[in-house]
Amino acid sequence: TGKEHWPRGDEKVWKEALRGVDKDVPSVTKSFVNHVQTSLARQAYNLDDLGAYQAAALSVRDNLIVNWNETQLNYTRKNPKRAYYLSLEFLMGRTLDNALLNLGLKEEYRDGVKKLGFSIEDILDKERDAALGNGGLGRLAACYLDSGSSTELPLWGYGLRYKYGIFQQLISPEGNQLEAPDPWLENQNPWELPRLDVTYEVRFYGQSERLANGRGIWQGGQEVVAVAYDVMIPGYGTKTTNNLRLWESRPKRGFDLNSFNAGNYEGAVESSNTADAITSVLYPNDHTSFGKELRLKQQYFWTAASLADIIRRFKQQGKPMNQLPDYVAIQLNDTHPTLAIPELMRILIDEEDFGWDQAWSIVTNVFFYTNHTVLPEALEKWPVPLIEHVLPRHLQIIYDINLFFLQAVERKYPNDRERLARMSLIEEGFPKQVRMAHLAAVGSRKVNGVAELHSDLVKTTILKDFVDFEGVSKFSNVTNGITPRRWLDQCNPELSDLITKTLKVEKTVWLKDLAKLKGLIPFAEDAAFRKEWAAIKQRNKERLAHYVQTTLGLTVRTDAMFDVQIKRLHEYKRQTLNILGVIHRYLTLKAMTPEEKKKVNPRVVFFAGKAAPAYYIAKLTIRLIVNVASKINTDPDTKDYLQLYFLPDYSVSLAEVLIPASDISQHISTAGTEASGTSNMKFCLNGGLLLGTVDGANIEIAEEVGESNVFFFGHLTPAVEDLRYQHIYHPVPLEEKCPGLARVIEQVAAGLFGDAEIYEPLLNTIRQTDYYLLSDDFDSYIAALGMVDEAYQDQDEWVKKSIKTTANMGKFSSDRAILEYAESFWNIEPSPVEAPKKAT
Ligand code: 4GP
Repeated sequence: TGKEHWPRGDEKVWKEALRGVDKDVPSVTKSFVNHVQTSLARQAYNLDDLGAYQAAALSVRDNLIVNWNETQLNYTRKNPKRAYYLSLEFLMGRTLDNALLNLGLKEEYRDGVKKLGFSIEDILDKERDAALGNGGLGRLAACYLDSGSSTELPLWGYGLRYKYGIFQQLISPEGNQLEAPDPWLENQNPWELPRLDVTYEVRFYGQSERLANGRGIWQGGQEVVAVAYDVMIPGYGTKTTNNLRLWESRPKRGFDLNSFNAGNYEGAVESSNTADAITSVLYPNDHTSFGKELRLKQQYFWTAASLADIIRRFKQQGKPMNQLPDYVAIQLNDTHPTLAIPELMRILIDEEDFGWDQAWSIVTNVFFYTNHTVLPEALEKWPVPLIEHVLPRHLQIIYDINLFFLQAVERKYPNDRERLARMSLIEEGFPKQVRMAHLAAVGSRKVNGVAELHSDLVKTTILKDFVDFEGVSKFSNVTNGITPRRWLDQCNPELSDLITKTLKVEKTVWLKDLAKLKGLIPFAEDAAFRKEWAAIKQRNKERLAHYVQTTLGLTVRTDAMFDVQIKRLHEYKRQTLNILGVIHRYLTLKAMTPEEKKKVNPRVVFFAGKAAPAYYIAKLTIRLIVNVASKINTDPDTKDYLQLYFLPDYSVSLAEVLIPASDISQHISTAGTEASGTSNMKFCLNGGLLLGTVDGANIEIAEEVGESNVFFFGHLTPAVEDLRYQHIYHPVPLEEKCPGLARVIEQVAAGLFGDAEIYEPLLNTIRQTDYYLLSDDFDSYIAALGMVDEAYQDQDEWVKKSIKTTANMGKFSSDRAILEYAESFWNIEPSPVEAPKKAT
């Protein structure tokens, strides 16, 4: 009936708040009720949870705006050097809870809304995720913004305001992934401030003419308007509230009256459609480079608007342009914003009258480039004819950069044509392509990878020639990090409270100095503490089980080990290895006597993750997982020992429920393929143990927490190339090489999980070249799973490992990472907002 919604709460509190009676009504209540009445124009007695969420959000936003204004004023007054993080993706998740915690207002709001008849948890649950990202790269950007504000750095983000975020994933009864749009702005977004006065015009197409003095004139084509939307980024326990500026594209002329008058209705609205299209949707690919015109337009639109904005702000200081690098550092999050390099050259040469060399010296002191993957298929390349068509002036500049660059290479390595071909910004072929990683490396002051191993690989593989040429000091490492505010305090409040109580240090202190967690180490030997620690894990498992029950109607047993793999579906991440391992376990259980089975520790395996819509093999893996799940969860012989779930529509919010519940999580990429991984850090911070390959940040996690507390398996990076070679030139039949895996694959092929033929292409990837080395790593993987089982039998020891793991994760705070960027790259310093002087 909906009647239970109203009237809610204490009538007297509502009335007093409405009348603005000052004395007894807390300010939270007043501000909430005020927003219900005015901003939402709703009746106090007719308010559902969604409305309550909106009112709470608007009321919290008022606090943010005050801090945001003070922060910007502080920067304007002090004029510190600033850093800008250009990222095509910001995977922010939900904001309200995070804002409440960062502002230290959660308890006040909990009480405030309770008096008005609402539960804070229900209200928080109404918020939609802001999912403007694919995975690791986008979530990293979000963690870095949180850390930038928390460490009081003058750091802004720049991105795109996509109308549709990453698609919603639906799973059909057959196990197929279906994609639906994510209209996340549908209910309005209280966290953004439209800045209709901050706009820039961005040109596409047209003609570029070169003048004798080297300058260019670019005119004609199409102009599109970029409009700013600002998202406030509160720091934890500080006033600093930085800005994330997202651009929306709009037509310059919304309606072409001439065409309309000429009776051409379609023509009249056409330019409007194409301009809007630029920021309509996030590309749902990770680790692939596509070459689509709209994607190129997104990249240029965003970099051009962001640079124009940065330069306008810089010029307001009245400094000459050659001082730009003293006041501005721009971090390129992967190669997506690399067009900023030729764009800044264009501005300096064509508009500011700089000569080439001086312009180039400014550019190469402003930009910094982070690489996030060495997978060849993920390295961006743009067809020359496409750039020529869309950005004719930029292509000329890229050619000039290349010319001067190759001349310098030639001087150092005379007559080495192969080297020139390898290093060129242009790859020969039909069509020729611009290699964006080369352009980014050449045009930046520093280049970094995201974990030690990955940074070494960048230096020894994809950018080796550049290291030889420019010297190694330009190339370095910044190991990724995660914000402990969201990924411990917010997602695991009970554990956070226990830590605070145990360390006897305010959480506002240890959450900003995560090394303090080491203080937990001695408590691993304290039985009473272990009991509390384990009880929290158990309640987090129950919270997850409750989520599965209410969303999928499935009953998860919570007296089992929870084993979790959550990340984008990709062959290199090897979800396939995991599901084949699950089948192996199932077959083993089937062959056991009841007596043997009694010794088995029950296990619940969770998967979640999205596959790129066109990634056929990854989608088949999802289908296999879903169908294995429906078979084994209903098999009376095994269901008490093994359960399997694929949770649809993975998101930041779902991760916040899954991660605290895990006993063991899997990070099992082929060695050398996962640049870093960041969910590995989140699990370990929450006391989940890690099962993984010697890859990415797994290695550094093991260094910190101790190898005895992680489960490693598989071949190492240096072996990979040779193994791949063997697969092709000296193949050994699977039955011989890895009988365990062969048996599992046989069962799938024989239709044990239905649809025998459907899985053939997936199975063939293993039977044939097996590029990701499943057949090489399967046996040691199964052995490692066995070690996990064995270790779990000794619960006391297991909980000790869990505590020690959390205790040693301090290094992986994104505060550490962002300060490394600030100090070693950007050369910026914290610029705290001074507390306003008290009136005397
Ligand atoms: C990811 C990497 O695959 C992951 O290992 C890393 O932790 C993350 O970036 C952040 O650095 N790369 C992407 C991508 O998400 O789209 O290339």
